[in-house]
Amino acid sequence: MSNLPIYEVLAQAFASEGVDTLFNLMGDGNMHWATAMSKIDGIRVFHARHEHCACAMAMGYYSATGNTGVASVTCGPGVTQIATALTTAARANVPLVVFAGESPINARWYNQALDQAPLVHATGAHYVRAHSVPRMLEHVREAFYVARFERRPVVLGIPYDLQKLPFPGASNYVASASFIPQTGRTPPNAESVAALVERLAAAQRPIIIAGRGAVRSGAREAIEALAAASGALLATTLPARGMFDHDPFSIGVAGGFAGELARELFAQSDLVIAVGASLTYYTVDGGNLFPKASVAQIDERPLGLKDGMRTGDLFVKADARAGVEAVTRALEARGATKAGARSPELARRIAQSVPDSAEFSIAPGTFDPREVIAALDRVIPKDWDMVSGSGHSAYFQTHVRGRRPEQFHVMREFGAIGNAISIAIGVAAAKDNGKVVLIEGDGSLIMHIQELETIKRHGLRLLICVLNDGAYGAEIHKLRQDGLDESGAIFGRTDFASIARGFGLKGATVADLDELEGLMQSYDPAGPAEIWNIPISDRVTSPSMRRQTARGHGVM
Ligand SMILES: Cc1ncc(C[n+]2csc(CCOP(=O)(O)OP(=O)(O)O)c2C)c(N)n1
Ligand SMILES: [Mg+2]
Repeated sequence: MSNLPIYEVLAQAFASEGVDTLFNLMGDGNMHWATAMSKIDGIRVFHARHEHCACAMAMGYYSATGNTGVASVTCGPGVTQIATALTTAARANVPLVVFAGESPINARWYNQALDQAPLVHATGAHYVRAHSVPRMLEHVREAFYVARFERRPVVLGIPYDLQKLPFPGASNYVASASFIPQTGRTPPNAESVAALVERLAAAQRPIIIAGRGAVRSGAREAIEALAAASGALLATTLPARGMFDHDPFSIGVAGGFAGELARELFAQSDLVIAVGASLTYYTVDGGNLFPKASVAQIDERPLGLKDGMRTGDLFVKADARAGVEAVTRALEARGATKAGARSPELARRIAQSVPDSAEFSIAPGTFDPREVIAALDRVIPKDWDMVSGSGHSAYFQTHVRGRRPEQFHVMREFGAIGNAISIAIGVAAAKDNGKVVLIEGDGSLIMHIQELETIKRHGLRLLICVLNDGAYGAEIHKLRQDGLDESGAIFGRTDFASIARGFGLKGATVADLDELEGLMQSYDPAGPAEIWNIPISDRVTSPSMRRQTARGHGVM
């Protein structure tokens, strides 16, 4: 009998899981445990102002560190608040453990009582009903095991009256990591490698698309070697963007956000090899990106059908790096390929290409978002972490160059706006170096503007650049296209510089893009967070939006 209250033992179990950072919002259901957490050496607790944001901060922390994110909310309304964050995490395969209170199990009636499990299950997250006092530590282990092994969010629901009981057993917690099978890299089978080599040897215009699985597996050099050996061009999914930016035959992101030249080259491709990329609807741009190509996939878990479409017809089931290395070895043993796309002329075109050359008239006092991103990309050092927001302007942010995918944070799979300020806080908390920039739309930023108070109170250091079109850009561009009244999506350009100052942070409104250089020079990574409010035109429609409206708003 440890005689410690269960909430203490639970906090120690979380520490044994290696948790060093908690994002929290207190209530009856979690405040004893959260306070116990804050007393443990080496654990930092950040207190957020909205539960959704606490969870999204934990997602940012995971994105920056690769470690399971941990957040905590109270029972009932604390849990209903996090539905969007959980769904976003589930879609983006983010391992997350959310310590949630449950209403007291022994109470006859409780105003905040709610059947939390079905709500959580609907988001795609796992729910652990921690109702057994003697098995309480097993519940914690299950939560961390599922989060890590299945890379998904898990909510650990513990009735808060149980949390205050004495723990009846010995608290000899064995952490989840020791239960996760360590199987090493999965090697490919020889027949599938041989089949891919034959196809690659015959292809004239192969393109390799690397995804998050390739980043995780450390497959960058191996993929570049295969591309060089086979004459293939290189591309990535959106989450892996930047992986090959230094390579003269890298054509950037695949999918709806692909640049003009990349689209042209994909249209001519006769073979696409997806490495550690699940070929989502976005990556293949609804099937429109490479209509002539046959598609092969190298993946630990190849999928034949994804987002309603056939992914490919040749599958190498393997760890990304191990699979690619085997294909390169077999290709080199076999001899030369036919691929003829790599030429000095193409390298020159790639180097000079712009993602989108369409022209728009820009109202005085506002900037072309494409030029804003190019200017920010010039002045913000390449070793900074960059968090990309959502909304229409997210397209423009994607086209920065020379930034590693491990330091470019984007979680847009569920398409929810409003998360990125919290994701950026999670990254800033993890990095703790002041070298974090969030680029976000005005509508998304204001959705959770209260978190500026969290930034101020915790002294979190980061830079926030607002692409301020004074509107829900995504909506006005579509309403305009459909000839409807757009006034419901127009708000006017919020004065974010004053808002920043009101929260005790620094703020500036950019009147000329040449000012960015000076602003960067005076930015102090050790100083308070800053917001740069950048007025952009609401007329520059992204190419992905232009195509989407032409196809009927993505319903086809
Ligand atoms: C939670 C949520 N609410 C509403 C939407 C619909 N929506 C998509 S983009 C967008 C506008 C976002 O505005 P802003 O952040 O200013 O970016 P912009 O499109 O103007 O670049 C809205 C409201 C959504 N995707 N998610
Ligand atoms: Mg906007």
